Amino acid sequence: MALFRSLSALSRRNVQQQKSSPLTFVRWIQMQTSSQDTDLRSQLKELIPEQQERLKKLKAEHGKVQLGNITLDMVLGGMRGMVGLLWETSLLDPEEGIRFRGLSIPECQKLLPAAKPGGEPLPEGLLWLLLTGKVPSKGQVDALSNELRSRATVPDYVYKAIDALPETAHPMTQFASGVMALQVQSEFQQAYEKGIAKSKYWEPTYEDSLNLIARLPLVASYVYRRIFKGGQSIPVDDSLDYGGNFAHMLGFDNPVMHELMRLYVTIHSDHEGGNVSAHTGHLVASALSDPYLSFAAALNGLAGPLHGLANQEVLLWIKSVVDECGENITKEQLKDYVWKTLNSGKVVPGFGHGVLRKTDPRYTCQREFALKHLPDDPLFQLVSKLYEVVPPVLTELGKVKNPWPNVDAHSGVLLNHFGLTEARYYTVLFGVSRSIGICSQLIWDRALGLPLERPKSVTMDWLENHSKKAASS
Ligand code: AMX
Repeated sequence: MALFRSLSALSRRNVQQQKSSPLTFVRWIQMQTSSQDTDLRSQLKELIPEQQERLKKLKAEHGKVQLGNITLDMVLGGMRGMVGLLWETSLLDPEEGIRFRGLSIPECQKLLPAAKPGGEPLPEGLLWLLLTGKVPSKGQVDALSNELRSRATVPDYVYKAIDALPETAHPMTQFASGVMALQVQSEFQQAYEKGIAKSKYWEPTYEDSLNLIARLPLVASYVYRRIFKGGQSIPVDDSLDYGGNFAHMLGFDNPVMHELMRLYVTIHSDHEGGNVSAHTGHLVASALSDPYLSFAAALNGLAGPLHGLANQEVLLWIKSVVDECGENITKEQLKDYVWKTLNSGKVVPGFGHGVLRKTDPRYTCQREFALKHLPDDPLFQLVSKLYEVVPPVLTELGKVKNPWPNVDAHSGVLLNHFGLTEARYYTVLFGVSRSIGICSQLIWDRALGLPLERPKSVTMDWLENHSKKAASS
């Protein structure tokens, strides 16, 4: 009944939006007509011809439409604001934040099936939504949970490949090495070697993607237990869903931690296509590298401190604040500490964004989770103080385009509260989640036959000459 009420509210909203955006309405009709077929692959098979036709028509009828002017600033400025990629699974609005197939995070929290009534969304439901554009029923999500469970087997050589590294190797290095070892089982690579029609590429890509998503929690928890818990692995609990079981294999059985993991994996999954990890995955896959190779490359981008590693940096930075000033730090002291960080040439981790210009809704939903489950946690209170102190300081700096907190400003204190205190591990959690977005889009890349990515680069000479010509004409 609650689902029906929220669907009706959403329907009303979409009918209003129909006036300004006919495409939103088309999407809505698709969502409402979701059938009860519980096989995700057969649902995709139905959807693909219609989307292939849509892309063909778009190219044929509007191929010459201009999408904006490229300036020299954009070329030298990391391609900010340059439209250059097709990414179907999500879209990022600078003011409003991410929408997964048209749904905001609060809408996903309302509409996607949960493990218990009113609970956090199950990541399997988000995977279904990203792949099909339709909100799944609980039955469909349960079927997908079962399917992922049945695919979750990892050959011994994967663990041996990880064991070949010193325990001191960064968790992301160990995790990415495990993903590379999983690649040995790629069905896409085998099919390609034998010869496969382009129209069928998406099928082994689908198999690899679902296998990869299913197996990552095993590899990731192995890395965690190896480095931090003396190598004692915890077996899969078949009664649990994807997020709950991942928390369990890491060693956390508090039901609130299971809820946190479901929320965490859902919100970190996808953030349109231009961010470093998603774009890397997409670029590498465009060479027809299989999902394992593409995703391992994406992980290496995620491991950078300006991207996914920021979640590690935030908790380490917060702990350094506490070490130096104590938990009951005043706002004035905190402000001094932020300036000290900036003056030493470092960034304030967890603040700023390449696209967002407001507080990240992924931050906001984590804040709401903290207010509900851990309002008195001293580190959460420190994070709340930072929300007041950091944006004015970054604004005063004068060059920061977005002074507001991003997803990474909050995740560490939640994990830390439930006992996952090892900050160096946090980016691995981000990586497990990101597989859901990157692989969903990769299946569509193959289904739509997207081409090799190959933008044009130029030299400074070229830019100088081009600018001179432009000035004299
Ligand atoms: N602290 C200090 N300086 C910052 C800053 C921050 N949080 N955010 C931006 N700036 C600086 C930039 O370093 C840049 O300085 P420069 O001109 O001297 O090189 C200037 O402000 C302008 O940068 P921008 O246009 O506002 O941001 P951007 O698009 O170039 O970079 C990002 C975006 C996220 C890399 C940047 O805001 C940053 O370094 N933030 C801290 C790290 C972080 O939290 N990363 C995680 C982002 C989310 C994610 O991917 N997981």
